[in-house]
Formats: sequence, structure tokens, C-alpha cells
Amino acid sequence: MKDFGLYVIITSPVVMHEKIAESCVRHGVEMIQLREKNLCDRDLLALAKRLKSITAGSQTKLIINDRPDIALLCGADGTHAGQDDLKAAEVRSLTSETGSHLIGISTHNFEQAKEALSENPDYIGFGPVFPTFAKRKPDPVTGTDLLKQVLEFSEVPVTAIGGINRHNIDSVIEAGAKNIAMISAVCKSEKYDEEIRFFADKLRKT
Ligand code: 3NM
Repeated sequence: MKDFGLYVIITSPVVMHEKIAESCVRHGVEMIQLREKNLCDRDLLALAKRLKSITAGSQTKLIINDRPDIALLCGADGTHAGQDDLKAAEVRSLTSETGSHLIGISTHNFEQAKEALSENPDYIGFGPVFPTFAKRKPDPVTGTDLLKQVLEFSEVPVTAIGGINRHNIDSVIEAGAKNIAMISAVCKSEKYDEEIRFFADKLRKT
């Protein structure tokens, strides 16, 4: 897949999940991810279906975190897998019949990035580039130098993640990142619509 720019990860937003998804569609965000670890399966699937109905027919792709079963049931465009989740090959074996299921893998150091890339994902995540408060047990901060090395090594899009906001995004772009994922900068802001527009425009210009 090509570089996609902004990747909004919807986790416990201050407004309804649907509002964030609608704003992403409005501002032409290419990738959104539903990442909710504390919902029961029925509620998660119902929410995933509502988000899918918002992105349907738009350029915004919906990825489901951790759960290829939910991704398949809601008709999402892909699954994102963390280091403790199913391996890419396993997700692929479940989803291959759809013909076009995107698979992303989270990585947190150079070795993990190398290993993940050997599994032929569509993209990898790399971070946390800066300290993050959106994860219970974040991995050690990578900084932008290590991000740069991974960007140079990877043949698929790398999405930088972790503590990225208006104040530090330029340093991530200067390191070479074309794709940036975020939770708090968007989901924890009452002005989420303005924020989404700002970050989407910024990444379109890179
Ligand atoms: N994954 P925020 S950091 C979901 O390092 C997630 O792979 C990370 O949220 C990783 O933009 C992270 O609020 C949290 O820091 C990102």
C-alpha cells in the first residue's frame, strides 16, 4: 500500500466514536482504527458496524485493532495486530477470502520491526516515539533517530506513533515519517474536528 498520512486511532474519545469517524471522513483521513479493549464483543461489533457505515463509500479505511473476527463481521478494511496478538499469517488465513484485507503490525524496536516486516504486512506501526499516556504499559520511548532507521529500512509504510501532537509533529516529519498515528491529540480534545483537519492537512503537505 502507499503512504497514507494521518491515522486516527479511536480510543475512549471525549465525544462519541461516531463523531470522530465522521470528522475523519469529512477531512479525507485515509485510515482510522477502532481500538477499544474494554467493550464486550457485542458492543464492540455494534460500534464497529456503525463506524463502517460512516466510512462506507469514502476514502477512509476502517481498521480494527486486535480482532480479525470483529473486522470480518463488520466488513472492515483491515486488522491491526500488536506484539501479543495473532501473527500476520494467522490473521491472513482468517481473512484471505475477502481478497483485500489490510494487515498492520505494531513494533517497538528495530528487531521487532525487522521480524514484523518478514511477515509481509501492509504497514507497520513504530513507537512510542515520545512518552504516551494512552497505553497502560508503554514500551520504552524510541525517539526519532531510531524511527529514522526503521523508516529507511522498511519497504512498506511505517506509521509513527506515541505522544505525537501539534508541538512535536514537525520533528517526526523531519525524521522522514509520512504516516502518523495518534490517539490523545485527537480523541482527548473537545476541538477534535479542528485537530483532525490540522493534522490531515499537515500530512497531506509532506
Ligand atoms: N501504540 P497517543 S503508542 C496505541 O508504541 C499505541 O505501538 C503505541 O496514543 C506503540 O497518540 C500508542 O495518545 C498510544 O500517545 C498512542
